Amino acid sequence: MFAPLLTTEVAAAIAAGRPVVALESTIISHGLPRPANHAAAVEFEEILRERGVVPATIAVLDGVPRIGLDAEGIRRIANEDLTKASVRDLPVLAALGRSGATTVAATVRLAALAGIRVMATGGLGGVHRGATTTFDESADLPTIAESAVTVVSAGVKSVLDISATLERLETLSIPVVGYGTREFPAFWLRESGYQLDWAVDSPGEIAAIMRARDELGARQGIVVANPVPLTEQWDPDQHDRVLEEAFAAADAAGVRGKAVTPFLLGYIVTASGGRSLEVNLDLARNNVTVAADIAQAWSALSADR
Ligand code: PSU
Ligand code: MN
Repeated sequence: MFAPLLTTEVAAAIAAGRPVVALESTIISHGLPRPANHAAAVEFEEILRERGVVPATIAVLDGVPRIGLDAEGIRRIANEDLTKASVRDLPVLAALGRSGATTVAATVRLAALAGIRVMATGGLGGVHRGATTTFDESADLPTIAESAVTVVSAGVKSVLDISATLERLETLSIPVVGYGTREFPAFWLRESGYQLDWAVDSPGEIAAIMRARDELGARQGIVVANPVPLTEQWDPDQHDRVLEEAFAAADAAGVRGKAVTPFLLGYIVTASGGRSLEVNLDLARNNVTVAADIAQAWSALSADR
């Protein structure tokens, strides 16, 4: 049976309306190198616990969608070569008893099934450059459009087409709210050059938007765009230089299609001497912290209805 398995702790917190934050596992298995990835998975959960929030790291292990992992589960997503699993992979993994690390899309879908309303990630998937011919758009976008989960991210990586991603978010009627900013962040950088219609400064405002969403009967989740603090962002000049180099290298190597993003990301970590990885970890911690505050505010707001 394809029923998500919740840990006792997560199930009890959801039932009691206590704050819970979902965490994805693709960022651990595919987005960060070993062994920094294991340390990050453990740290993200600690950040939540320190704030009185129950962490629910999500993955599919041996065909069972897990909502909340024990230490062994965390070790598996960090150290095993797991498939990157999006929503379309969930039934296949379940039926064949296979394991997979869930993307934002798959995590959001499983979180919504379990009744978890807030998740944190690093960067959102989006529309790839060249999508007008490749059709390459992440399932993260259409999935958030039909799942009542608030996703805290630092925007999308500048290797994607940020303008097209924002247009798709608009078409899909997904609210995009800047957290302390009116500008959509570009993952490693605070600013992308694209303005947002809405900005808020507090977790209570996000919780109020979530409640209004429910009252309106909307299907969509909410994207909270949370920029990396200025002191922690990547130097914009180095960022631009390394990205340009990375695109040129991909072109010269004849890399195409699905292989382009992994190639670029690997190139960028090496060419930046590890700086892009440092920023990646900082922005992810920062997103987890903001998600904790939102989950607290949501729990408080839901309690006094
Ligand atoms: N962006 C990042 N790091 C990541 C990802 C995106 O900066 O690890 C992962 C997330 O799990 C996201 C997924 O959901 O990539 C999107 O992949 P695709 O474009 O194949 O849907
Ligand atoms: Mn794709």
